Amino acid sequence: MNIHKLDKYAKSLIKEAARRIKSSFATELIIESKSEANDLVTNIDKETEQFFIRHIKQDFPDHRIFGEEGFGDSLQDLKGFVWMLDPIDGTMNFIHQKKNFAISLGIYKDGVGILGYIYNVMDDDLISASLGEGAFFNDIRIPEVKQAIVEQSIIGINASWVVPNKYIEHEGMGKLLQTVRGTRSYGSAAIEISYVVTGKLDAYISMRLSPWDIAGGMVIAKEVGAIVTNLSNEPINLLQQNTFIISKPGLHKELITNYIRLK
Ligand code: 2AM
Ligand code: CA
Ligand code: CA
Ligand code: CA
Repeated sequence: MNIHKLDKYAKSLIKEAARRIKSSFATELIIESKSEANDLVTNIDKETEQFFIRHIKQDFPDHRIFGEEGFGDSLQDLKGFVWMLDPIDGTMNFIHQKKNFAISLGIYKDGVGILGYIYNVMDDDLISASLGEGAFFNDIRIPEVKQAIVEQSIIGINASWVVPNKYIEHEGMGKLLQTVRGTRSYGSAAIEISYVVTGKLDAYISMRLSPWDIAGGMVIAKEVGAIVTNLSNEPINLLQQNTFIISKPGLHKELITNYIRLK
């Protein structure tokens, strides 16, 4: 398998999928709830995932696809080529804001991330990375992330941290909110990850993310020196949901050691 060819192929699928998503604004969305009332999915999430799967299965029949909407394969292992796809990350933004949503894609070979993409559809910004060859913001090479100290950092978090939660210590989060320069919440994990790898955020922390939210971002993170772990400071398992932090390197250690602790 020629990785450069696969990269070009993946990028062309992403761009075509995005064109279709944008053209859907001219039609009426069909919106449904999944696990609860505010866990939304639309016909466009489903059609976009099916668009990728149709092409990948035709052109690479031995590749497997792990996608949020469930039209791909169910995985017990990461053997061979696996495409981890979130057709629309930030569905609520897609529906309500018509912006701040992304196509998130990671291509893994035998469990190793070889290609990663986060495409902010409405901004037309594609972040991409290829294992060992660096990461790019559109066509511009992304530099290594710089160091940051907690007092001067802006951290991506969402409001779920201010209500009781059975998994995570809250005392540490309160102290963190009093210490950081600021917080932001964009409503798309992939976009928050894209902001960390391009230096717009210093870290992003989430209580629960799925493999397709983060698989592409993890390939990109590695190329720019951003650190990704779960909140117990362990490697991410891409066959299950995980707690999640991506951060600049020194800051990652400080956040895990002094602020964020699992119960
Ligand atoms: P989605 O839009 O693809 O569902 C919103 O804060 C972020 O969390 C989005 O990236 C969103 O992805 C993700 N998200 C939404 N519901 C989730 C759930 N039940 N489990 C894990 N992640 C979720
Ligand atoms: Ca979803
Ligand atoms: Ca998602
Ligand atoms: Ca999604």
